[in-house]
Amino acid sequence: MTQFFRNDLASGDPLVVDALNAELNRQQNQIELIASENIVSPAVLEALGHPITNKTLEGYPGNRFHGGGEYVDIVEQAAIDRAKELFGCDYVNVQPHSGTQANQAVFFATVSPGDCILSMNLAAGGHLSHGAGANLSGRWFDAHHYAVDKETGRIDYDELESTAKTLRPKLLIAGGSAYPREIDFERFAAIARAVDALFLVDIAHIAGLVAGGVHPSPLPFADIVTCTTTKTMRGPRGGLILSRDTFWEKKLQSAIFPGVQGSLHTQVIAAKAVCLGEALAPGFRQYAASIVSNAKTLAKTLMDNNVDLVSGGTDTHMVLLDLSRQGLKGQVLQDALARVNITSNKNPIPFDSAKPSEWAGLRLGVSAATTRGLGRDEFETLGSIIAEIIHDDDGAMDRHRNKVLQMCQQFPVYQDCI
Ligand code: DSN
Repeated sequence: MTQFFRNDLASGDPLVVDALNAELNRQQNQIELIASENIVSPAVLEALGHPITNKTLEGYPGNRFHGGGEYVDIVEQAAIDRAKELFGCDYVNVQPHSGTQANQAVFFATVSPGDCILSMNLAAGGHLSHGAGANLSGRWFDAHHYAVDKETGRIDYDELESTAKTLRPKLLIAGGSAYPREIDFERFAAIARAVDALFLVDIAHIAGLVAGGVHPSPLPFADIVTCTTTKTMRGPRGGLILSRDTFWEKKLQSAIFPGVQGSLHTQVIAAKAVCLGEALAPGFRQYAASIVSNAKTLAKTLMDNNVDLVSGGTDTHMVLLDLSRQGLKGQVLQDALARVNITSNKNPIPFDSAKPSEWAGLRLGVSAATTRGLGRDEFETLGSIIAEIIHDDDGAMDRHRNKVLQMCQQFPVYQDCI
């Protein structure tokens, strides 16, 4: 064996190994409340670090452009079959490198440059890849956006219907990154039908809740559904495209390859298969239920402690804090929470400024901390700490940090297993 195969990270690349060790230490000693993050299993990590990463393949199982794909075929077919079973659908593509590329492929398959698309705006909780001005989708399509109701923070379906009837979009999009409430997919589908629009639902954030049976599924109502396997799905970085039937199969397959992607990320496909297998196992439904109950505990504790939430609560894994009454910026609170080892992200609230430094929102999600084992007591503690910091109790930062560190020790991450 040549020396090359003996080069491990610790001896060969101290810069990277030090940063990786520091990152692991960071994850172990902070409570992760970024709504798009989670903590994957050692089995998912193992798949991501497997030599299957060396294999280059284009095409689909049984129909590849390169030789030697027989074992990747097994893995990709397993991922497809598991996703079909999990979401109860007849079409799945597991190759998208991300949720954004899954959405790009849907655009490629269903609309043409210049066509009108209608999606939720960013401040209301939408996603960049749904036609935001700074994104390719916003440059290539005539993108229009709906907001939420100013009073309730929820989608106003009557208003949406009237906007759709005026614009008559070719594609109507539901879903996003920061909408904490259940979405009425049936009503959306009726609106899409009334204006002859195709209906795309992006469940990037809530896919694990749908899979776990604690959020209604869009699959019976949408033409096409996209999601990530990260976030509530607790898997590797990457996307999926799903559809209840095979009507769009041919166009979607060629939209991913060769439309917007080349060769597949074989190690990620393997990790997707593992994560989908984990989501089919009995414990996943309980995990999804715990996510929602923990998010509701966090929401209630914050509101009981005089913190405003967009829409007054949550039905999902996330809460969106509205800090405008306190005149506080999301960035300031994000930085203050980092000082007590809580990780979060600033976020716009509905009708917020376009400038990130001005945003008056902070988004919190409970999926990662729920994976760690935190429950009702811990989320009450975290909610109280966050509320105290908002109400300017700067003197207690050491006490808060110690409490968070104790929690981290009580609920360890990857201890003795990687
Ligand atoms: N869309 C970004 C988020 O929700 O944080 C990344 O997934």
